[in-house]
Amino acid sequence: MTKICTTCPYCGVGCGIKAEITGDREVIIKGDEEHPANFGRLCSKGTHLAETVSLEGRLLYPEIGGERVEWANALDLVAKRLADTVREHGPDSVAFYVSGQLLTEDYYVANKLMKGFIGSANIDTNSRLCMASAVAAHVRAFGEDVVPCSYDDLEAADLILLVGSNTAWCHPVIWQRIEKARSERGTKLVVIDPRRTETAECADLHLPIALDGDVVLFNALLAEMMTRGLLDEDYLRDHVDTPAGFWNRLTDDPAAAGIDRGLFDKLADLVAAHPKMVTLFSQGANQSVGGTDKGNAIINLHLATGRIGKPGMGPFSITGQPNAMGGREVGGLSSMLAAHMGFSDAECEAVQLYWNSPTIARQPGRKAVDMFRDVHDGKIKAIWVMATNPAVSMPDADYVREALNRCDFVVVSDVITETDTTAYADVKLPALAWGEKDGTVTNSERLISRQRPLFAPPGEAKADWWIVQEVARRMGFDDAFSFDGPAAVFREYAAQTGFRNDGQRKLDISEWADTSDREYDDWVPKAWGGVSPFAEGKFTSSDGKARLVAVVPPASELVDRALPLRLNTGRYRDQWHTMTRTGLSPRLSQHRREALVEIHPDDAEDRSIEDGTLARIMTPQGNSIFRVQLTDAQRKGEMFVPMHWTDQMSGGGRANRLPDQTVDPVSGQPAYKNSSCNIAAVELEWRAFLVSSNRPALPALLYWTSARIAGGWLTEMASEGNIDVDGLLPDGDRLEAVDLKRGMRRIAVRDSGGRLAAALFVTRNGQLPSREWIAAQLVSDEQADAPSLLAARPKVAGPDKGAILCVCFNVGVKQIVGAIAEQSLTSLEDVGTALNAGTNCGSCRPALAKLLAETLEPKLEAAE
Ligand SMILES: Nc1nc2c(c(=O)[nH]1)N[C@H]1C(S)=C(S)[C@@H](COP(=O)(O)OP(=O)(O)OC[C@H]3O[C@@H](n4cnc5c(=O)[nH]c(N)nc54)[C@H](O)[C@@H]3O)O[C@H]1N2
Ligand SMILES: Nc1nc2c(c(=O)[nH]1)N[C@H]1C(S)=C(S)[C@@H](COP(=O)(O)OP(=O)(O)OC[C@H]3O[C@@H](n4cnc5c(=O)[nH]c(N)nc54)[C@H](O)[C@@H]3O)O[C@H]1N2
Ligand code: SF4
Ligand SMILES: [Mo]
Repeated sequence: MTKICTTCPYCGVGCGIKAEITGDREVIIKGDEEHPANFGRLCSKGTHLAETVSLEGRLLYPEIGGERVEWANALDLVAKRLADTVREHGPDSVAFYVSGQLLTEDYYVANKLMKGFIGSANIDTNSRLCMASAVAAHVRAFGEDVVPCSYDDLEAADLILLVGSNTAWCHPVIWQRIEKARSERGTKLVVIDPRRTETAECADLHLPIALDGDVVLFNALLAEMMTRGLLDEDYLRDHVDTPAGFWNRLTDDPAAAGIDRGLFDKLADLVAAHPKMVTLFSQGANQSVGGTDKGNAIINLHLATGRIGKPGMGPFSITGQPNAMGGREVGGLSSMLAAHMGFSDAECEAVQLYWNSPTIARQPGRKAVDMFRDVHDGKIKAIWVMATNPAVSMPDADYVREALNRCDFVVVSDVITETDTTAYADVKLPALAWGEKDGTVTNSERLISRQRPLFAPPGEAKADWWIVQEVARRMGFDDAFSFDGPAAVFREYAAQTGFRNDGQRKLDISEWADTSDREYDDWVPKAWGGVSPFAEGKFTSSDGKARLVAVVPPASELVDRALPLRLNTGRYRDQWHTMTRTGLSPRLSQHRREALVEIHPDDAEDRSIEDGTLARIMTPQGNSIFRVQLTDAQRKGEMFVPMHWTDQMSGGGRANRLPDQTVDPVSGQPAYKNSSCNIAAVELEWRAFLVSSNRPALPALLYWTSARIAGGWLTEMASEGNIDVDGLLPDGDRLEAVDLKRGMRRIAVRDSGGRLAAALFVTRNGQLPSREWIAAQLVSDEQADAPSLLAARPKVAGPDKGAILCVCFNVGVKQIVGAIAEQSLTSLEDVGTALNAGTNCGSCRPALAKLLAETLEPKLEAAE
């Protein structure tokens, strides 16, 4: 069997994978034990990749206006429309909106075409929504966008602060490495997050900070370190430039961050006692109106205490997407030119000379939110979207939809036919997906790894770099776009990082510029900048010093009485972004089948909202309906919803109808995590669920959401008026019962072989039965009898597993609680031995630990 080393397509941890091809688009996925990012570990998403490589829903042929066309026709049209638009309206009338899910080679070619040959810097990436604040903070502090740490630092640290990072869910293999450090060297863990996430549950200390309280908190922490005499005066003198008045402007009261003195002192004691400290930060820091300032507040603390550039120390911004870092390197952000160069005359000249290009962008282009404003206002007349789904993921997404709707010419390169964004495309271009594409990605620790093809290209799908190159050639730029493969692109990029560099920029991989095709194929992961780019205390500024940046907390908004609550948004453990891939996996869909709004019980009670019902969140931009989950893990006055659900998966809970277009003034990154809003119960006349082997065609409903289950779909619905039962159900042998006592109608449809094809349960005011057993009948080997199907439970009740917690071994909460009691289990290891739960990918270990503690607690209390 062929085993191929490649890299996971999901998060920026960048785990190495060993893939064994077992058949036509069949693969066994294992962690690559030699890969330095993960040493064999994988999380639930990486582990279940094999379930997502089918060709279901794939875009396999180019389309113009929804009709299949030849590649040549599609490419000719794109090239002509771009060229015509530039000729008539100038270079800034066109734009590319690209993605951290492109490979470095794709990014490089797209950036070269836009900035060097079209002559505009209107290419921006979804990393603007993701990392832009960290990039800006790095540039302000270090003079260059360089991440000072490596994952090894996590294992060498005595204290790890997580700021706005739900690491256990979003960077699970980093989490596993943190767990290792904790068990092996007793590393202390602090989580700074308004919510008590699973990550926070596991911490030594959780600070439930008020939304956007981070600058206040880190300023106070720095002031406290100064008071305690813990600043590193030598480091400050030799390596850091401190602006006048910096120290006087620090305020030392954490109360404005919602943190009381006692808790703050605990944090300060930990920080004081552990010089080997890493501060890991992600979206709770970046996605804020003060995101860049948060990054600098964190970096200030590290610089001033000399906790940077040494093993086990440093401010560590972790990347979200698999190649967010690669995009930052080549110039995927409109605010950078290429290879970490900006827009000074010398840099523009260097880039133009290197590319031998007819023109060069001389100033930054539009950042994502402004880019779509220009599209909306008709200033940008043609946009090409690659590998991102802005109709879902941009803030105020309905405005973005309107912009796409108005735009004269929209091209979308994607791997999926029907996405919320391809719905607006004039031209759809089929790209190679993970498992087919070939190139490099850079992870959070600057490690460059290969993604390698596992399968032959399906249909007529093509590599993203090839598609851009073909358009460039048709625009008349043959000479500069004659790459014969990704290795050739890599060589040109690698050489560019060394061009007119002279050690000015840390990003210099020109030593790899003569990598042969063969060496590129055999590439083993290598990090640019080494393990610790600032080990010598030399930064990328003219005087070689880093800078402290004076930062003040963002001014608090006046509270609108109609919108007194704050909305926070983010991610679920087992879904990826807009669900185009993870939404295909029944296992990954088990963890959360619906989008929930998490709300504090007091806020819910004030509004007569009950647990498990549906409620509508309202902002000036729009409204969305979510299933309610009451939880005291949420601060009072704040709510949380996931970003993932799209029009393809739900008619209710689309998060990005809600936030406005507020961005960080320095980085342009949207403030997704703190929107004014309110919430109200929704009046519904009926509720239903449908289990079906085929995806149902749904009428307009107030609320619906469909989730993948083994053998089919589970659809939850609720609305007003009457339900059109016949429209929802397939033909077949129909069983039906009306249960007046429970106010419920139950219908099951069996196919000609007697197997369940669909089951529908509708109620006006009763309780719907549990979904688990009836859903399992779609793939059951035994044919259930009619009464069981209509009752949605077997005649003889089998053990009820409860909600599935471990998706790898399909182990449920009730099973675990039962085993803990019956077999006197006391540790995660015991649970693993008894039930296998938590022993494969480990993503459920934080949840298991919590369940174990909750189950054991009453026992322990009784024993006391
Ligand atoms: N499962 C999964 N993993 C992923 C992804 C995914 O879609 N699914 N996406 C990847 C990508 S692209 C990214 S960018 C990363 C994101 O990874 P994370 O940043 O960990 O994810 P989020 O859930 O967006 O936000 C993290 C936390 O920030 C908290 N937060 C909100 N506001 C504040 C604040 O003002 N201060 C502080 N201190 N905290 C705050 C939220 O409550 C939330 O728990 O995940 C990557 N990994
Ligand atoms: N409310 C809220 N919104 C958010 C966030 C949040 O925390 N809260 N987080 C933001 C962040 S950090 C991010 S990174 C974004 C992510 O948001 P998006 O980038 O919009 O999300 P994805 O679902 O990853 O979209 C990727 C698209 O590219 C396609 N695709 C996959 N692989 C390829 C490929 O190789 N080539 C091509 N051409 N297409 C491909 C997929 O089918 C999919 O349509 O969302 C942002 N939006
Ligand atoms: S942590 Fe999980 S999602 Fe992220 S790269 Fe590793 S296996 Fe993939
Ligand atoms: Mo991201």
